[in-house]
Amino acid sequence: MNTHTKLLEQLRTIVGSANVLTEGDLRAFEQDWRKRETGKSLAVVRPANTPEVAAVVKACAAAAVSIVPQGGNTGMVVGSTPDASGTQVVLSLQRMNQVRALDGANLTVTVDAGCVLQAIQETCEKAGYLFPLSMASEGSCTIGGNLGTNAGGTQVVRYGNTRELCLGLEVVTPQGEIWDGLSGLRKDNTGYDLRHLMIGSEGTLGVITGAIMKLYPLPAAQLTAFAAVPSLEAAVQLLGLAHQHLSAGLTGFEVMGTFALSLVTKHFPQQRVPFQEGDQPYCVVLENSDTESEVHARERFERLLEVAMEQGCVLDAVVAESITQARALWHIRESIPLAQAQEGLNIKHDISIAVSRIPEFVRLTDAQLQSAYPGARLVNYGHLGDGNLHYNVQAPPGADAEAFLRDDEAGVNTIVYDMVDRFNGSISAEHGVGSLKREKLEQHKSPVALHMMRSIKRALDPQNTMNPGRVLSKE
Ligand code: FAD
Ligand code: 2HG
Ligand code: ZN
Repeated sequence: MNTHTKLLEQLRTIVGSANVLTEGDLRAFEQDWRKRETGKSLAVVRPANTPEVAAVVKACAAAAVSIVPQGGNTGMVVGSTPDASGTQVVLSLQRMNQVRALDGANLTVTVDAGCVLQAIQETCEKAGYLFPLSMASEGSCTIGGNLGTNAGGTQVVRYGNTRELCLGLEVVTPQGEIWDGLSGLRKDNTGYDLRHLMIGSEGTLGVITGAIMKLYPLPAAQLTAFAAVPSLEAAVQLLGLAHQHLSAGLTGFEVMGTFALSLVTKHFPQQRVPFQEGDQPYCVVLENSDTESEVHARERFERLLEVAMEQGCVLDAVVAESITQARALWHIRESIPLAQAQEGLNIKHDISIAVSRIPEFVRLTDAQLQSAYPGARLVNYGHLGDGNLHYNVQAPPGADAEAFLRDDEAGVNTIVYDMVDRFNGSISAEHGVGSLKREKLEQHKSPVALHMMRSIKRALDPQNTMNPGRVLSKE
């Protein structure tokens, strides 16, 4: 019996035959969300609990078969799908989806890694607590994937990235050992912080099987406004005013270019974008969460918008009158990636720059791209409150998107990432590196940083069986 056949038998014994998928349509596990790559796995394995994950990892390590941890497979950088070799095991955490415990006094929730983000939010809300991590993929992405990528989302301006929300992890190491780090302590200075090493490691250092996450009290009121602004400079000015007027109440601040908004109304014509017909180049969606009352929240919000209009950084604004209206305004913003996907294959840049320098960055980069690739459509939007832009590029109208990517992606990326370097920014703010940005990482990270990263990888995964070729190249 060959090694792979023997391994498959062992895996069937560990998780049950029904949870070792080798046949049929496995695209949901083998193709990435952006449809950039389709791989072929040896099997998709779906364990039910942590000991099963450990046994699967041990069996794969003994057979020298590599593992690709997978949550909701919503990642943007081709990190959770297998390569084309047919020799990798996709380890799907989707069956591990229980909220294990909620501790109100400690303000923590303990969850299985395969819990869908929205399910965690809903469970916590029912118990009277806020779990603030939020993003458009929350109906499918898992907390394990959020931790694996150190995901950001739309509430980072107030609550931080996934990293800031995590108090502890349970991890299966590349050798199949279980590390229980679920203490839930807010203070623990006992040596290297392994939790922070695992967070953002994109499945290359181990499999996260459980996590203990921070909770917050539910706000008394949450109000959303949608504002038209005359420029990106004005959007940055509005952000400054929002920090001043709302302080910790500012829980969301997203910017959207007019072209990005026009893609939403083109592909989802039922959505209504306020002010879309105007001549403003950008709109902003902002959120104010208040611990006191809705009246207090509205007063502060209206005062902020009044001052912003007096100063000329807001042309027009609406404040949602109901939760339904607020959801509709957020839905516009959250639909942009879906509208872009409908428009066709595109080039994504998930970059961060100091907030104050974003207008200058965009002006210079827009000009260079437009002169090098006339007609290329710039889809610019994102988490301005965090200095994180999704500075994306869609093929010229009517052009073959596949050909545009094949012929021009490298050149477009060079222009954008060289400019990011000039501005001392990051080529991956929140999506991670995966395999799509691996070469770029190697070009843009210092040799000292790369050496330390490779040393950590070699020390923890000497056999290189944990998501090899992601983040760092196979050595
Ligand atoms: P997957 O895609 O399955 O995996 C992502 C990476 O994590 C892979 O490298 C994988 O190997 C690793 N991984 C998964 N589970 C584990 C585990 N248990 N242990 C170890 N490693 C693991 N991202 C943002 O940051 N902010 C956004 O606002 C945002 N919005 C999005 C909107 C849309 C419409 C879509 C499609 C995606 C969006 N994303 C966003 C990207 C994506 O949703 C996030 O990266 C998310 O964290 C991925 O979670 P997942 O469960 O789908 O992980
Ligand atoms: C978002 O903020 C996501 O909507 C996706 O991070 C960004 O598709 C993108 O470029
Ligand atoms: Zn984003």
